[in-house]
Amino acid sequence: MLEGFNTSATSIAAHIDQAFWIHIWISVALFCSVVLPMLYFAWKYRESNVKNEEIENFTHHTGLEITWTVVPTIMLMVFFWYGYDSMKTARTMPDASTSIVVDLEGKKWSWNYTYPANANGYVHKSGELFVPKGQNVILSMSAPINDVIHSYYVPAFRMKEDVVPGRVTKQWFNSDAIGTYDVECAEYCGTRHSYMYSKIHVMEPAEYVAWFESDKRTPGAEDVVISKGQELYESNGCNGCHSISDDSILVGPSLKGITAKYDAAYLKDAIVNPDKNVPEGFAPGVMPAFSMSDEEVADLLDYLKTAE
Ligand code: HEC
Ligand SMILES: [Cu+2]
Repeated sequence: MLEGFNTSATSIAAHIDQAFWIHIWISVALFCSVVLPMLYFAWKYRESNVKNEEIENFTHHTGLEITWTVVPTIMLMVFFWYGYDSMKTARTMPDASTSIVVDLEGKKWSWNYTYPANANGYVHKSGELFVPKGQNVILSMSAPINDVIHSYYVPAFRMKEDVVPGRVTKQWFNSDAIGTYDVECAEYCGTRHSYMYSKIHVMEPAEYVAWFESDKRTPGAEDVVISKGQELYESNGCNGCHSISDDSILVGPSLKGITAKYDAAYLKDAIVNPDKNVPEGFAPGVMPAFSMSDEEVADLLDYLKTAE
């Protein structure tokens, strides 16, 4: 199950929640102060009560007019202050030199994180985010130029910001709660929008450093080193549109058993020039053309062969 607002896992979350509840309670008070008197007067001056009665008609009341101008103004200032204060906390980036800065690419329909090179020069790339607790993390987010707008949303962190093609947007957080948190796409982006998930793992700093300085794919998975082909398959978002483990149709056909069905030349064409041969039941123009070298295509096909 997705955790939502029942979890509060960052330093910003308390600010956002405070602003939220202040808005709710002021709105409730405002609602009552209008609707309750209205109901009361509707009852008090009901037709049977005031028939043929002379009613005093007055045109203005200075005291009342000042009150209904000043009180809402004060309420608005309170709204403004809490909104401004939490917005400022959320939008003021911490010092990048003391933070972990991770590049995040959001595209149809996956999230991909790229870390800075570690001491061995190894660059971690992953579909899930691993961070140590108690440290500032900056996400430098973007989408490919031919993609659409997405939104990186972490309910437990009270974080949401658009990810826009050709533009860099940023978010930061500092989580003190060890655990795994859900990430969703909150901007409708097409067929598999509702599957555009990721996770953030907040872990002990020592565990994080041990993983970061290694070339292991994920913390804890000791011997799994990702093949080049798998990396290409995931970082290019093939997994968002093609199943390889079974026959299910996502956006494109399942690629299970595809390397036995076609020769390498056909498959290379299918990747770099997808509109040339379109299998029955599918439309051209959906799969983007990928510019890949022969070597990369070979790595990809090796992976497709072994993944079956
Ligand atoms: C946006 C969704 C999408 C993405 C991303 C995508 N594909 Fe496709 N793919 C399709 C669709 C739709 C078809 C069928 C229509 C066509 O051939 O253009 C297809 C067709 C194919 C075919 C031909 C299948 C056949 O039976 O003829 C292959 C092979 C393939 N894709 C491989 C890949 C690989 C490898 C990647 C990643 C580098 C990838 N696709 C990324 C949607 C996608
Ligand atoms: Cu999206």
